[in-house]
Amino acid sequence: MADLRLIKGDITQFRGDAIVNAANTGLVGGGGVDGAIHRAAGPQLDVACRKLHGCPTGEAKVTPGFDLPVRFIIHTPGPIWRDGSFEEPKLLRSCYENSLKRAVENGCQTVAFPSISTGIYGYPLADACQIAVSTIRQFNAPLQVTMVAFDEATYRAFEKAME
Ligand code: AR6
Repeated sequence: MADLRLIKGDITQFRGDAIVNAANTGLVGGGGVDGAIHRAAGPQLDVACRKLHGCPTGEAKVTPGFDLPVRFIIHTPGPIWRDGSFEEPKLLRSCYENSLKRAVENGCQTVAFPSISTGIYGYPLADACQIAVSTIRQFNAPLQVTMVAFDEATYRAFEKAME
C-alpha cells in the first residue's frame, strides 16, 4: 500500500524521484503548477514534452526532471470540471492511478503530487481530495507519496480527507 503524507509548499522544491504535473492534453505548458514546473525545469522540458505528442485526459506520460531536483516529471491532464456528469470523478481517479503506475515503472520510491484539476480546471476541492486520498491509499506499491498543497484551503481540504 502506498504511504501518504501532506505538506504545504511549492512542488518545484520537492526532492525525490518524481513530481506529477497537472498538465493539459497538449502538454504545451500553461499557468498554475504547470507554468511553475516549466519555469523551474528549464526550456528542455518544453522540447521533451513536444516529442510526446500530447496526452489524453486521465492518462500520464513521463519526461526527465531536467533542472528540477527529481529524476522524472509525470505529466497528467486532469478533467475540466463541468457538472460532474462527464466522467470527471473517473478521469480524476485515472490521473492518480496512471501517475502512480508511471512512478513504479520507472523505479521511483518517492513521488509528489499537486492537487490535480482543482485550480484552473475547477474541480470541487473536497471531492477531488477524497478521490486523491482514496486512490493513493488503495494503490498497491511501496511508494512514499507526498501531497503538496500550495495554499491553505487545499492543505485543510487534504487534512480533512486524510482523517
Ligand atoms: N506547487 C504546488 N501546487 C501548486 C503550485 C506549485 N508551485 N502552483 C499552483 N499549485 P492548476 P489544474 C496548485 O490550476 O486545475 C494549467 O494551465 C494550485 O493552487 O495548476 O489541473 C495547465 O496547463 C491548485 O491547488 O491545475 C492546464 O491547462 C493545484 O496546484 C490547467 O492549468 C492545481 O491547479 C490545469 O488545471
